[in-house]
Amino acid sequence: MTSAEMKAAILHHLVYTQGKDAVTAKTYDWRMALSYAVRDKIVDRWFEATRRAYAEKRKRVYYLSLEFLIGRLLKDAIINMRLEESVLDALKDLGIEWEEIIEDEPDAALGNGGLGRLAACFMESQATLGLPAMGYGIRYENGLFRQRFEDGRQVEEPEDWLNQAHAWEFARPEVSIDIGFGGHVQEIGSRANWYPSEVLIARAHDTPVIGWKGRWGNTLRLWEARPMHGFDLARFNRGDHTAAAEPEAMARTLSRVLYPDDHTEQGKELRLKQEFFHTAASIRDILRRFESEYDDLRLLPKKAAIQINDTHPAIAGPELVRILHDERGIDFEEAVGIARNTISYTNHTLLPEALETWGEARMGRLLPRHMQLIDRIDDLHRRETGTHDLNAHHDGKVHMGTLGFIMAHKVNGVAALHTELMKSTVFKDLHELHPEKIVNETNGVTPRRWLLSCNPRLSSLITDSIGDNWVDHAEDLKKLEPFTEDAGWIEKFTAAKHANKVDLSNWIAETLEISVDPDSIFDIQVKRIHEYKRQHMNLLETIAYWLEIRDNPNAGWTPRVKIFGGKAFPNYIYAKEMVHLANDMAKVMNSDPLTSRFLKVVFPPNYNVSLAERLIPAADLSEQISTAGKEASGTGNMKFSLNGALTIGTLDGANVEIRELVGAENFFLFGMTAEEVMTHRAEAGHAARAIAADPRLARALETIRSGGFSPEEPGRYHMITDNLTHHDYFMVCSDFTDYWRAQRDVDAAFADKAEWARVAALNTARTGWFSSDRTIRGYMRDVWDVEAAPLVDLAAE
Ligand code: 26V
Repeated sequence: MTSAEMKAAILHHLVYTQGKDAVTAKTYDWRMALSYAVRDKIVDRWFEATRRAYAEKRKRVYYLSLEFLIGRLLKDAIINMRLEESVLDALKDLGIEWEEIIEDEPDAALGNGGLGRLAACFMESQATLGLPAMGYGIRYENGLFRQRFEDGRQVEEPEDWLNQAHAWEFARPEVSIDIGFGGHVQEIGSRANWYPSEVLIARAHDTPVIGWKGRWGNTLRLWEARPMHGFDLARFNRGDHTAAAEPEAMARTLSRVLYPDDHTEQGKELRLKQEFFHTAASIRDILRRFESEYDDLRLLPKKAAIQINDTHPAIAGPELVRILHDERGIDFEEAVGIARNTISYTNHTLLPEALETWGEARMGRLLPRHMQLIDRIDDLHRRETGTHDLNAHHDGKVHMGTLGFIMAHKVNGVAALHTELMKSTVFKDLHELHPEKIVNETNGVTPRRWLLSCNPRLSSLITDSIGDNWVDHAEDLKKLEPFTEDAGWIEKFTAAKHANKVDLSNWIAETLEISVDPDSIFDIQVKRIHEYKRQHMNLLETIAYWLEIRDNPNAGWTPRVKIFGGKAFPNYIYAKEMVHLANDMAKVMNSDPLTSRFLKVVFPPNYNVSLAERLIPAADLSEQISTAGKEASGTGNMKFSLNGALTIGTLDGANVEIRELVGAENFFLFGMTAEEVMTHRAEAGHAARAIAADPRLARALETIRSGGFSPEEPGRYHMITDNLTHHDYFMVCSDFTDYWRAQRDVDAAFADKAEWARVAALNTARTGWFSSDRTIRGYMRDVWDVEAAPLVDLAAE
């Protein structure tokens, strides 16, 4: 597409779709016009791919996920469609600022963190590989809350990404599916009729997901909840205005917010309803498509693979069995077999508090037939394996992980260590019964968004050096290795990183009014705020370093900028205290005349995908410091390495594999192993002993305890200091001394600029393996048994 054609297309949509002329158009109007112009190009490719998948009767992959953290779509679309040049030229011609347009798009934050972002990377990789696939999610009206700081405290505000028109979706009112809840069951022999007492409608909204170079496109289908009977005109006419709109409001609640507060009874109920709503609508849709092409349901596993992303859609097993058995009349055991061979389950955490269970009373009330089927599935599994325990339903609860395991033909972990821990801990007994079921598929990230798009300077250097094949064959980045020995090339690499750091420094100055020196170590920890991720260990080290500088301000310290980003779950008090502490520390330290040349603390609010894209390319040091055994994989760790940051980290999750690939000598390792954590935790008084043995740690803790960062309220952080002193389940104190040592190794290494840059470049060269293209190929081979379609040949078009 030429620039002139692009310009004409933008102007056309500005007038005829957006209904504005160039004189009155605002940034929003231009953004919408550009989005529609780009979307037109995508739609043709998307249809072509969809037509081929049908015509060639291909097996499809269905990715069921309650979360898709997709972020902004415009730039991604432009880059994958190779339209940057024509768009940039056209915008320049029209006098429109590119940055301003890109920044105007709200982030689609339909996810909490890693799990949702992984789903988004997977969608992009599937499209790039030409794998016929469809993502199913919920179209939350309000995605993840927006985070603001008020006196350093986190305040949550609703995120209203749908407030403006959403350029990328197509409403599909003709795809409307009835979803029932509650009611009663009438058993007829082995089968049953379910008469729900409440029915909602799931309405589809489709977003095209286009792969690299636009050579394949898939669909992300998001469900919106609608009332069965809309507005009650009779009631309205009787004067009962509020009641007339009630069904509508009730139904909308269901797709209103991501992960509602489940500390209340109503919150729990709503979450379970969301899970069933999402899963039942998706399963119906999958079967409708299947039955339009084939007439034998026994073929289902050959033509469809259903992946359940964590246990949130694990009710898919019983729901599929219910339809096959109750509605289609397939024998119960055969129905279970078909469902199992179709479904597979990914586990994303071993944290006990995050393993889902549902009380039998609630489940029985909301999904009476499913509750019966779960018991029959348990019963069948007992007969198959000759066991008498290991039920999904036990102790008054349905354990969704067990249900997921029993109803899947493959169960996967998301990094090598995590998968091994699944086998030896949470799923030990089930693994012994089904030793072939658990497989590992180490996570990955899409190099299109997480290198090409977010880091244009480094990407250009890479492409100038080895060509652009790396974009969809990231293992090609290996070809950069010889360049890392070339001083001239390393200078260019350093220049790219430095320019990224200058950009970030300017942004920090403008938005947060903090001045940082781009020659400092940019040390970044961005992720959800959680005890196991140990942001507070990083804070303690920051305090210890600050105190050391104060003791001796002229000792030639290595300047650091400590950057934090992340949201705390709204009712997770401890995590919120960690956020508050970081902000209180920033206030004190950034204005300390003795230390502020050497140390700054920066915590931009509202960490999201777009902020990640801004921060990661500017990082020198990536903080991956979770308690070993607790972080299933991590994916931020991969993004940092790929963008030429060095990692300081524990042997946890995918850090283990990152270290293997970049080389142990190029990784700042510290801390206990997962096994050591387990034995050490059993030794009473571990925290007190660690504190007694490390005066720096003791002093840092004491500084917090005595109100060093909250003089107006010295007791503010007692929750944190008491926990660390007396309990410290996540072993912050026991790992602190070694963490401090590793941080000083970082200082020493950073002093040799050329050597640091060489190792940073090696990180980029050696982490192409973490492309989500590789991950998806793994699922295709080990889990889905499916092949990609030949990519659309652009030359032939
Ligand atoms: C959920 C919850 C909910 C209740 C409060 C405590 C808690 C703690 C953790 C979680 C995590 C749920 C699953 C999840 O998001 N796992 C993440 O999945 C990523 C993609 O596989 C992976 O990289 C992260 O390591 C893993 O934490």
